[in-house]
Amino acid sequence: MTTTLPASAEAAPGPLAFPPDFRWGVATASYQIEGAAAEDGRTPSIWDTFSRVPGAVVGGDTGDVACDHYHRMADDVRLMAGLGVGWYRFSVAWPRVRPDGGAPNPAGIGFYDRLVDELLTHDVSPWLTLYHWDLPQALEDAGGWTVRDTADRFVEYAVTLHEALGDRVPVWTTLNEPWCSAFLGYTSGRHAPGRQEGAAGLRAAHHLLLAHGLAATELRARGADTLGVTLNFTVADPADPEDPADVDAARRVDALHNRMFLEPIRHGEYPADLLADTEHLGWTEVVRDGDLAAISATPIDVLGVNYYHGDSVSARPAADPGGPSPFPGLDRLSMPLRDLPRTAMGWEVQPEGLTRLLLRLHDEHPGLPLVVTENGAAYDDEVGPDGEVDDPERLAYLDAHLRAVHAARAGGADVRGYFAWSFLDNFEWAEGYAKRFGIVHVDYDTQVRTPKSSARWFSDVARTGRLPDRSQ
Ligand code: IFM
Repeated sequence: MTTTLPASAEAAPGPLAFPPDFRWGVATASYQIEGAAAEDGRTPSIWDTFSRVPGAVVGGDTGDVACDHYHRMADDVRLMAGLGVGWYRFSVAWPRVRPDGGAPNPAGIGFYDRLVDELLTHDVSPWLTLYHWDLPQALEDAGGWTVRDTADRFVEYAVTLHEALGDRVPVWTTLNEPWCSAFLGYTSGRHAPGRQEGAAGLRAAHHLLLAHGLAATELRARGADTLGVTLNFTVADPADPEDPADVDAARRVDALHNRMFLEPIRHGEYPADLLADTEHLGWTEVVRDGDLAAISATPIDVLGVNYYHGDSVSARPAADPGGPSPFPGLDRLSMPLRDLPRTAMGWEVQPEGLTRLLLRLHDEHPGLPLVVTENGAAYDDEVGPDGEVDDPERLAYLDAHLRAVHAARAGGADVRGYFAWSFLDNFEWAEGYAKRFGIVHVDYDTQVRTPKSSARWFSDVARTGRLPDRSQ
């Protein structure tokens, strides 16, 4: 298979143009859209279990039906292709492909086989993520990501899928946002499996990184030539840059959020400050000789960057922390809101943070191609009397962040693509269906899809490769 991420060609003339080979895409994840939770041999994932815990998910929502994409896949691909995007980033449900983490399941694999063919028929390139949080519950019952065996099971799963789809899928991402899997899953308990132990989150992070490294090496040996990982980064700024305590808290957030994941993958070592900060939690006994070499053995070809907002970090504890901190060992912390607009998630809209992040990644990891694999916003969309969904705030969010990507490229950052999160409204984890991130609206009663005004706008941008001039 030929390399799929050539260096971007020179930008076409024009102030807000992207190069012709810039990759425009939309993204989703298996549990958030597929539904069909018990069909064709699929067994429960940790999210099937967690979403049934009273109070875990807003409204008691589950992914049992979600967007029913499992049954509507061909129509969804046609809709996506109609938007003119060249790429689709999706994830695969491990419990469909190897139910309970056990033997391969041809029926489950068959769904992704058909999806990939359907995409290729419509000239949309598949960008596959192996793990976007739906761990088979049976593996969680055996210890989940806190135990090493899960990393070995992940390699088996990756190989099964590569044997089935390796001839047609050009880009393979091992993990989506391991920070969330580890620290929301095992430290704050806000996500599945809902455990609340500082050290468990750190152990989980190590085994996720090990899973990445072992799978990347195995897939490379089997011919995968574009391999990557997707990390969710923050831009951690001290609330008061003159206050040494805030500066230190921001450093610790940066270590746990950003550097803990990228440094081992790129350089085979955990940041020294992170090790010192977390030593008292006694998690490093899970790090065996050779693990860090295994994590970094196969260099990634592309770094997926997910960005939604940065954080202002204060060392002062929050008046109402709203649950355990997702930062192991860092409980005395707050993230005071700044004077910025906010999305329906309450997240600050901070596009300049994306420019800074991309420039920093480029400076610290020269030669590593970057792709924004997720960016987008939830707003309280409403279907108008004419049946249309007008979402000017989301459109403005996407526009501002694409300008931020453009600025980073102009500053030298090697950014080769952008995926809007998300193609469809979907199951937003602990927020259930109450938060809508889609550029396409989903009516969950009828499953009718309605492209929002942001979808039409994004479609124009993807087709022309340029942002509209705001002065016109
Ligand atoms: O919906 C999620 C996605 O699954 C992972 N990244 C962030 C998105 C918005 O919260």
